[in-house]
Amino acid sequence: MLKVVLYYFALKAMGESTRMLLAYGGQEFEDRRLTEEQWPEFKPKTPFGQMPVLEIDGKKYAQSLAISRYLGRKYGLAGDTMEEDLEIDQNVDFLYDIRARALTVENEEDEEVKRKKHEENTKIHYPFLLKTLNDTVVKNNGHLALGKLTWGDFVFTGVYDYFKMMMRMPDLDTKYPVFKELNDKVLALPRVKEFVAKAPISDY
Ligand SMILES: N[C@@H](CCC(=O)N[C@@H](CS)C(=O)NCC(=O)O)C(=O)O
Repeated sequence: MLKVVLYYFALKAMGESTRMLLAYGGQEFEDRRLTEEQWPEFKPKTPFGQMPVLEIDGKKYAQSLAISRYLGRKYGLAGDTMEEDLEIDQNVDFLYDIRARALTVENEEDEEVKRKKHEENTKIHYPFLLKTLNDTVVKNNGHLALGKLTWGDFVFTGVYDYFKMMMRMPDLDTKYPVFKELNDKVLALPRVKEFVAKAPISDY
């Protein structure tokens, strides 16, 4: 059996898809949740100075999407053809475009500029991005891609609460009910459900 350790902060955000995929695959793993105080000492030991980091038999791997894609392939949650894989990647990358948009606000230090950027996102960018995401999920039978369960659904669910926080949209469930339905579908998978029930609680 592989010795697997996932290093991330005590958050769901970019680490939760990996945790849920490992649970789905029945892979035992050590779920190391580092504190802000522990991070500076660990940072230089990671491939790119960021987490999440997945360690497999002593070798460390970074980049949340690369890790989720790898686990998706491993556990039968990838496409059957290269074109199907392309479609999953395409839709997952679009999901991360929403994160990139929200980060323009998160990373802004000037409070007035921050307010303006959030206002612009809320008026112009989020409505387009979220409607497009909504239409994508509807077109895919309640999934992110291929009309069926893929690793992309795990990425979606992993970041869903984080997105609500970043976009300051606690009402996302009611505005776009298909998002909540997709989120709940992943959380209802028996091994995921079991893992989440035992995991430490974090809001996002
Ligand atoms: N592209 C990377 C981004 C990872 C990332 O932004 N990690 C943040 C936490 S969510 C981090 O490690 N921040 C601490 C730092 O950069 O020192 C991924 O998808 O894994």
